[in-house]
Amino acid sequence: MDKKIIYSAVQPSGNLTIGNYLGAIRNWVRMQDEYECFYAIANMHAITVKQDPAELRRRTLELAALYLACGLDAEKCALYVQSHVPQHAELCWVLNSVAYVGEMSRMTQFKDKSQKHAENINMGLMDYPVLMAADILLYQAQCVPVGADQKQHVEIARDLAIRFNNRYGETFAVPEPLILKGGAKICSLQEPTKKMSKSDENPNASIFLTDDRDTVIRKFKRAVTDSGSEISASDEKPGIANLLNIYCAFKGCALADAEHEFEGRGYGEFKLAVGETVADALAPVQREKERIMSDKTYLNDVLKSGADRAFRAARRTLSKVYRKIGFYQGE
Ligand code: AQP
Repeated sequence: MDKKIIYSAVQPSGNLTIGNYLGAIRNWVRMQDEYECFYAIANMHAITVKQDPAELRRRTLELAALYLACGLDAEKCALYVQSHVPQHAELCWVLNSVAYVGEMSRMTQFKDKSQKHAENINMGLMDYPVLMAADILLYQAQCVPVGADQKQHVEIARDLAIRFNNRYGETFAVPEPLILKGGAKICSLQEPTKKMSKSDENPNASIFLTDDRDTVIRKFKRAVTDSGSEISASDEKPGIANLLNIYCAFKGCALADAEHEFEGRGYGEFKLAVGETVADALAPVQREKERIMSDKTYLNDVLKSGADRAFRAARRTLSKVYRKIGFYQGE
């Protein structure tokens, strides 16, 4: 039987956080044996907010190294840079004629980012979900493993696939978001009702995969907690609940077990335990990333063969799309 196809990506818009890791990449690793996987570095999405060109280039390669260091296997899945496969932009253009301005202007991320980057509300920011739909539909992906924040965008990809299929005949697989419990929404250490983001201006709000042990422990020590002294994952204690969630995601234990483990212990001791657990988990990833970064030839080979594989699949879908919509492709 053919394997199910999955697509997912991360933007090289900052250093990877443990939110990106727990919400996305760790799940990708678990799925690579069972599914046919396309995992991109979404640099085309990243430029919808201002990026420093040299930094963007550096982060693209660093993200590729982190993908591998987190356990993705370039033999099993296609790891590539989005802009290396031109069909992403080409399909986006076609889908732009199927997507409505009204529905794009209602997207939560568009509204949030428009507020955050009020001086640069560009067309790309609004078109972000259409490009993401193109990413997914290009590979006929049935499944998109993402964190909870991206669910709305996968739903738009579904709507566009269904609308296109109704208008032009069966063309795209209709994708489903796959949001696994545990790491689906990791929150900021400074504002625990907000999600942790790699582009957060406050570096103490996020734990980056490249943070050294002392930094990780210091950031957890400074994490905003709630009044009271009980260590429980209740809605009234978003700070403690977030730390418990992070602890359990790395330890692989249930919330109730962690609550039991820390019963009667103080916040200080608890935060130190969370910091040490996370630092222990990140250390081997960091060592592996450094090793991979020192072999640029290998990294470039991985990205080249990933892009070749993605290109072949993407070309098939785009040619079908062009046929359906009536683009003359020669005799
Ligand atoms: N805090 C989070 N908890 C769980 N999952 C998360 N993801 C992001 N933050 C969290 C998941 O990571 C994947 C990649 O995200 P992205 O880079 O495409 O964009 P994003 O969702 O906008 O991530 P960031 O870190 O917040 O980036 P910036 O700051 O540039 O906007 C997605 O699967 C996402 O769900």
